[in-house]
Amino acid sequence: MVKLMLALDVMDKKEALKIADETSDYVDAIKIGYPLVLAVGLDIVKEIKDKTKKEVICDFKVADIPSTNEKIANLTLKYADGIICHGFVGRDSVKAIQKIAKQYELETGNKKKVIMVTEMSHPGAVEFMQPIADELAEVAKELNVSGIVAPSTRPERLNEIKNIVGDIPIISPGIGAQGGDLDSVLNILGKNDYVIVGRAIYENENPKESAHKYSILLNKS
Ligand code: OMP
Repeated sequence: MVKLMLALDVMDKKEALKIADETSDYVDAIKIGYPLVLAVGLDIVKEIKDKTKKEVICDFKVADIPSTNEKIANLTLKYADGIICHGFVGRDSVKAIQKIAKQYELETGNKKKVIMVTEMSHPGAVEFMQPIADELAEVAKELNVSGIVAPSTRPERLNEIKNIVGDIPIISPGIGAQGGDLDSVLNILGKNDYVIVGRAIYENENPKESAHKYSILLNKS
């Protein structure tokens, strides 16, 4: 069974907590990004974690020099279970985040995931990212990151990237609002991988029902 990660990109605190609470029976992880954190503050990470007890991943697509990446990772991984970063900035920048993750793991005994982007899901990703995505996937494998991001909008690319990274878990956006084909994606992903769904759940008039529907579809995989 492929896991379900809710992308909670709403910008109102009450709404975020309500949707997180209502859908928590059906999702395996919750992804929080800039829209919510810039709107309501970083404390929302701890609040969602405390309320749902789910894995919480911060999608900050960190892409800076190593020392700045360290600072961002330090603030983020205090409460989050994982952080998404870019690999195109170079191995040293990713390793800086891994160092902080390892420190937190030693201190707390909790797993802290460093998840690296390979190819993104939007149309513009073919311009600059796709040509280097296979190389980024190789780097992800070499650095033994805890996960990678690869697109559900291009199942053939998802498959190629999976073949490169092997057993590194994939988190894959593009199902729902971005029009990715779930059946094709479920033929590729396995039990350690996640499908990310955002708007198709939180913009649904009944987010709980929508999350339930996706959990049933993923359960059949
Ligand atoms: P929906 O398109 O609303 O389902 O949301 C997808 C979520 O995945 C959003 O939070 C995006 O920021 C994120 N995302 C992508 O859509 N494409 C990518 O290539 C990478 C991400 C991501 O890193 O999560």
